[in-house]
Amino acid sequence: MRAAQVATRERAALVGLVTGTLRRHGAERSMDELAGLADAAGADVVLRVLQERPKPDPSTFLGAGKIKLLAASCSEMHVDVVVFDNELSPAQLRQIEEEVGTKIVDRTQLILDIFARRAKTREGKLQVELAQLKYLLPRLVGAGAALSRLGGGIGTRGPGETKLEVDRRRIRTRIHALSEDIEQVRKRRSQLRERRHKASVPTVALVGYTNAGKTTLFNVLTHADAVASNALFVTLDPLVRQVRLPDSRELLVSDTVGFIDRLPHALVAAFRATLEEVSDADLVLHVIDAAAPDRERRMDAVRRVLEEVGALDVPMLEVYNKADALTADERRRLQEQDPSALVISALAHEGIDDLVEAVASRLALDVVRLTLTFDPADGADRERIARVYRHGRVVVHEERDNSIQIVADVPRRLLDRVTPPPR
Ligand SMILES: Nc1nc2c(ncn2[C@@H]2O[C@H](COP(=O)(O)OP(=O)(O)OP(=O)(O)O)[C@@H](O)[C@H]2O)c(=O)[nH]1
Ligand SMILES: [Mg+2]
Repeated sequence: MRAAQVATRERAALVGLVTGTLRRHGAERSMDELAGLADAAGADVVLRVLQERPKPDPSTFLGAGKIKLLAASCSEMHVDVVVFDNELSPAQLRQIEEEVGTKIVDRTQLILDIFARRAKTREGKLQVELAQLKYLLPRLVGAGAALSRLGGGIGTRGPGETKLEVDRRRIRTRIHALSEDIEQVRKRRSQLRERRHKASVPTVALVGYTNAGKTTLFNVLTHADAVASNALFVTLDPLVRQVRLPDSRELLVSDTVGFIDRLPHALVAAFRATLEEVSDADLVLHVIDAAAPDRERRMDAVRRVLEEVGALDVPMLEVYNKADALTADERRRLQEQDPSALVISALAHEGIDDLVEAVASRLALDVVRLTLTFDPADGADRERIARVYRHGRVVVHEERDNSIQIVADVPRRLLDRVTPPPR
């Protein structure tokens, strides 16, 4: 039986640490976020435990006394699963499971579980399974109880129990096969992008922390109706749609998976095919939940993922969304902090025209004025003339006896598509 068929929600306990670097309110925020993740994975939080410790205990994460208390509270509160706000080592996981006597899941596994629930397309499913198996592999050594989790719920979704019980070699084989399938997907995506480049349509990628409002903005920009919801990681698979700018040029906008603080590395690596949509874009719109109390931390987390996928050198505009949820004071402070900030509300359709203007000029900024001479008898030249008209702004068009001279503003990235090769 597949775990996903279990309809009842699990009862979860959350465990976090207040360490030297992560102070109390930081830890509370992190626990709130963990509660959101638990909810997205189908669990109700019935208990929260925060311990102050300079660093985790190497074998049980929490101190020995705290672990005993945790075990007692868990049985009293009928807890089904204990979620740790950190990644646990395989040894810690086993030790804690033994001492507490319930299923133990760490933050990474929880996020993987949500991704497994949300993955709809073949590409998404492949990527999630790869990430799960990579997470699982080092945890297989000598693991007994941890692997035969037949109860269902968090940590058992995805590859499924039968696959969880196969040996490491079969998992390696599966990882290999998945990697090859994903490589095929990646090639196909890259071919599609290449075709778009050939057609010279610029692409704009929406990125941002999960729940920032990317899909809502995507829908507003593209007049589409993709699913937006107040839950974490609703979007997994990239969506690409066409948008017409006021100057009648076209561009493609893509919406994709959201980021989160400490996004498991295995996931980022597995989602490379998806995330290449971002690193290959002409412009990245970083959608920010302006009303989030820990806005800066989230922005940093997004920048770190962008760095990891090699997208830091793509031109970027920061878009402060959810302006409707700000007080007049907060709004003023934001404008003062960054006078050029784009402040919008995707929900209330505020500031969208300004945003589109900014995108258009950002994409147009990078134009070069060219004077081109073409031979009207040459087929390839006639095609180039058509491309200049399609993608540039023609300032002068002069027909002479056997040549055509055109002065036009052309986006720099398309220069090689419109200029004749040296004769
Ligand atoms: N108040 C307010 N809420 C907004 C705004 N834009 C989006 N939201 C809400 O924020 C929540 C998340 O929106 P989504 O568009 O699904 O966010 P996302 O960034 O695509 O999230 P994931 O795909 O889950 O990573 C939804 O409940 C939206 O209604 C806004 O401008 N103002
Ligand atoms: Mg979304």
